[in-house]
Amino acid sequence: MDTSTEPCPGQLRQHSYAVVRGLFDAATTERLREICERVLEQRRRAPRCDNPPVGPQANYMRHLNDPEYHRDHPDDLAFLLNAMGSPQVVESLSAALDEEFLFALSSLYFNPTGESQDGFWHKDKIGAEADVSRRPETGAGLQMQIALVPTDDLEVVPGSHLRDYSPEEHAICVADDGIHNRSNDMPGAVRLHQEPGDAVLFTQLCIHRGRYHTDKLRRSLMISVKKRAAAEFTMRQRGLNYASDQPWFLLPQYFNGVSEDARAFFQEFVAFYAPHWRARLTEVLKYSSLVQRLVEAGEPYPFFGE
Ligand SMILES: O=C(O)CCC(=O)C(=O)O
Ligand SMILES: [Fe+2]
Repeated sequence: MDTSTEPCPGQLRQHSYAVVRGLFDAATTERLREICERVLEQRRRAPRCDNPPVGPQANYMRHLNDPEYHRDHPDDLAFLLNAMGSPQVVESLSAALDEEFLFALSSLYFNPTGESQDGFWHKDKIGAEADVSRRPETGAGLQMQIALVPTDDLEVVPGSHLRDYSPEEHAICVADDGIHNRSNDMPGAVRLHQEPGDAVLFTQLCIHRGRYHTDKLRRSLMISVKKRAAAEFTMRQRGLNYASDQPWFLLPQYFNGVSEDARAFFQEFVAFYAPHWRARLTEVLKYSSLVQRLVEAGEPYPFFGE
């Protein structure tokens, strides 16, 4: 597309998305790619969680910053955290949201090894989280995808976050139980080209989709952030979830080698969630010590006994 007309982060609120060319330089991008390649390979062998499931159709993974992926590569974890919490990332997100936000999670999107598929068009289902913030038109937070290899896999419908589905969009995204939602005829869709190091930001409230073709290499690092108001709302309503449950941030060594800027960014996330991670660890401790005592006392196996 004509890069002179693409929206900058400050314009995301009108356009649904924004582009930052060259957010990371070539050397940083290349190192991130090596790290993500290694983590992906480890995850395929030994996933740390089953959400999403591994297998030939897998096209994304969560929590690249889980330290178990970096046990033998502590510098990689610091490099990843430094990049994700770098000033240019935080500034782009701030300009796009114009409201207080916290880190949410990291993901990697990659092409599957099994069968090719076009993605399904959707607005993310974020429910009432969308409505509690100062600027409800941008929903609960933001996704930032940084290309580690050239990609055209992301598509958005600009402006679609500001309104309900049009009849044509409804026919594709929702009607007939969603059987048409992989259509290649979405009106007004824009396919976003990214060179390595380029970032695209988009709101979860716009119509968007990815593309998952086995023959089109895809390696896109995604940083998700959540508005503080949305984080407070969800914690109150539902507690920790698959995204916010990242207790590894409590490890004393976790921020070794991480810059002051990146620490400051992640510390707000840690300060918000740490009491909840600690409460959950305390709960686990209560049960695990009890299980051990029951076994030692010769009780029937506690999970199956009467
Ligand atoms: O980039 C993709 O493949 C899909 C991303 C997506 O749907 C999301 O981040 O909500
Ligand atoms: Fe989505």
